[in-house]
Amino acid sequence: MFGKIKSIRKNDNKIIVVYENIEATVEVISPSIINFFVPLYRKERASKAIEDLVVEECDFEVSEEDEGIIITTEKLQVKIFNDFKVDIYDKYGNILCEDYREERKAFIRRHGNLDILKLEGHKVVVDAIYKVMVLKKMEQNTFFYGLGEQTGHLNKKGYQYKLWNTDDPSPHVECHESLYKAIPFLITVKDKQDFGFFFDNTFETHFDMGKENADYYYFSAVDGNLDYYFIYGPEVKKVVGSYTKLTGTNPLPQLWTLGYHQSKFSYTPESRLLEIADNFRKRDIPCDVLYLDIDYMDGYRVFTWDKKKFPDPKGTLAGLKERGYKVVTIIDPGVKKDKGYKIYEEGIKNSYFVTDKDGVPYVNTVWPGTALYPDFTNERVRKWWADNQKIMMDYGVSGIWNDMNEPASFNGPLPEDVMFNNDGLEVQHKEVHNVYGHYMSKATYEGIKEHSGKRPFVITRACYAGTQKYSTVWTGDNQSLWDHLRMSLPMLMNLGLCGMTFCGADIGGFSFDCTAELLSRWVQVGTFTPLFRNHSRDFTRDQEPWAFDEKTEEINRKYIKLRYRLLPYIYDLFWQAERNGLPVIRPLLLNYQEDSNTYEMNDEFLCGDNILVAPVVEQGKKARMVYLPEGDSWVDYWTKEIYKGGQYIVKEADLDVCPIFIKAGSFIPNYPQMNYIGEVEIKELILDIYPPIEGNKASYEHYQDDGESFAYRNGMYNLYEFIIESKAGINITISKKHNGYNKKYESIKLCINNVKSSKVSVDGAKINFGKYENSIEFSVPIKNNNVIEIK
Ligand code: MIG
Repeated sequence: MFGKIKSIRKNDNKIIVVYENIEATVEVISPSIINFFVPLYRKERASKAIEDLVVEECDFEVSEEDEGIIITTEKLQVKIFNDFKVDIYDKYGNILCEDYREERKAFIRRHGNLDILKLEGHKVVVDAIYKVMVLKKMEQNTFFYGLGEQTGHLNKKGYQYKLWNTDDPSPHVECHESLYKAIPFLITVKDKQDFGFFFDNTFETHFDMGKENADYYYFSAVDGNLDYYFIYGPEVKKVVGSYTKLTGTNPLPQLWTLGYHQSKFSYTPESRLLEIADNFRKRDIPCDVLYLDIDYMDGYRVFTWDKKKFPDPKGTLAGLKERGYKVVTIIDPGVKKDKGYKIYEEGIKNSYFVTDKDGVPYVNTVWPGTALYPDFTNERVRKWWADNQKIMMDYGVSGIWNDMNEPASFNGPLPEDVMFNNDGLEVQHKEVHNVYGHYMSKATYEGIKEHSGKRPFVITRACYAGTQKYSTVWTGDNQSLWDHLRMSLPMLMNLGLCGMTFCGADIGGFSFDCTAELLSRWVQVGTFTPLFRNHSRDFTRDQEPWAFDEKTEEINRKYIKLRYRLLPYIYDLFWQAERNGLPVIRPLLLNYQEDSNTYEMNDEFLCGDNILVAPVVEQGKKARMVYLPEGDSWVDYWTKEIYKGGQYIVKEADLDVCPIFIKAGSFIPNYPQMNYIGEVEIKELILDIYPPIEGNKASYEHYQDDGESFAYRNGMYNLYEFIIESKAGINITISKKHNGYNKKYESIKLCINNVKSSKVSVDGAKINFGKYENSIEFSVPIKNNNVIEIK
């Protein structure tokens, strides 16, 4: 297709390879990131995911050999041949990935027909021919991760996915090839040499990880440019860090968004919403956020209220706010076709809706009946939509939930040739389908930011790569099935690896009827997932924490309270994530890449660096095997027993016990008990401390700010550093690395586990302390530096 290499040109970091039939551009973005671009569709490399591409000034060499061109950076050797075949080596000459040179050869499907498979619910794509394609040789011992929220397991080897945002209400199982999100980012782990491919193409894309043929893997698209980034590690953390440098990180959210969220389709009328609010406080279960699903609207008209169900929304929300509740309302894209309805009239008047190929506004059916689709790919429309957020902010709404933005439609899919403005360069639906949710979230984010001045809380179902800059995501319509509890773990871990730091699944399950035991186990998982939201659909049985029996309620209370204690730890993770792009919920392999036992760990995860969670995800189980990764020692959170890593242990786990292990050498900051963020002023931080193994040192950074504004970006925050060393006793130092926020803690309470001690001194003076069976506790007033010695 490309032909032979005729010549090359260099232009800054770009190497332009002139082929007989077309020119390809290879750009050294950094020594570890290389972009490959061929204008198969359009001349420019225009990304929807990358907003500010930073090309690093770096040294690299280009040489022309007989067979091809070699580009050598500090980290990589990239060899480019005729027909734009590409092989990539590390700097020592070890092959990382090689183009597959033979013909594709798909496995044979014998007898029968695809329609029957489809009827059975299998969502199979058969070996199609794609216009854009990169085919790589499968090396032995290759593991694949990423691709967003795809169903199935953590490792994607042997599977194929079609990235085309789809609202599929059938029970999600591992044969689904498409869900709501398109994140064309694949991570490859092979012999501790890891790299990723970000295939920046917004058309329908496909990823096949050796399903079609075990000899190769590929990514492809039905149309568009060939435009992908090779991102070298060799650590997975580095791959994720570089990917989020390109596409952006999740900005620090408001603190309350990390509390507990209660949702239902739908809490109406007002009395039902208030009943829910009363119950949390009455039953001593913390909760910050209540959701209003589509039924709060007047006939599903977005930005309106049904005044029969909510006669005084402003008053209601103000009352709730006084009791610590923030209300999030759903806003769908579909605008009801309805003469006299303000949003519709404005949209029509200003040509804000997508049209058919003749320019006639396109209609389909969604919740409000006949409806039109705002064209979020048009900046003018985004501005209008952003301003509409003010309507909701003025009612006292604290966050916006964007649903149905695949976009979904009840009357058949949107045709390929529905027209979108695409910021002035008109395109068809097939080119921007996968970014519809992305741009809706962006508009929503910008509107909330402008009209509230606070860090926006947006939650979206559909997205593309880079949406993490604007929105939280959830995994859509799961069901109250044990299978879905199990599957939510790899789904969320892979979302996390794709920069979607703030993610969650509907706790308890959306469709079908939850059981007491399932909710008890699910809330345990939710405690450690970034978005902690219980949600379920209309007509299913109630699944609020108290909806079953006293025991289930007690378990919900126990874990929701644990989440509130852990809030400063989780907030610290989010603060780090804005800077380094690393996820909150992590597969073990992210931190323990040297330990290949972690590569396929589907049912355990890390919450940050310090907490390992091995939840029970099977009905009736009262014990489970837990793998503790090699390289660290681990402390059972409940019994404080210490285990060496690199072994499987059996942990007994009655229904109220979620197996949790803390890495030896950890500080876990805790808040005192509270019902909601802002209820109590936190004057004392509690530090739950797990000393390192004798002879070792550990440190931790703790972040503090006002929890809601953007002032932290101007330095209004405090940063504390804690260091601990176990060496003939324990030495701890507390210091401040940044002093910018005036509401400081007055003191810190240290709870040190697994020590027996007879003497504690702070800054040289002996102090009294509480002594328990296996731990000690004492408070110290904060100075600029505290030195604590424990003998
Ligand atoms: O067609 O708004 O995934 O969370 O409760 C269903 C009603 C529309 C789908 C969302 C779900 C939400 C529901 N919505």
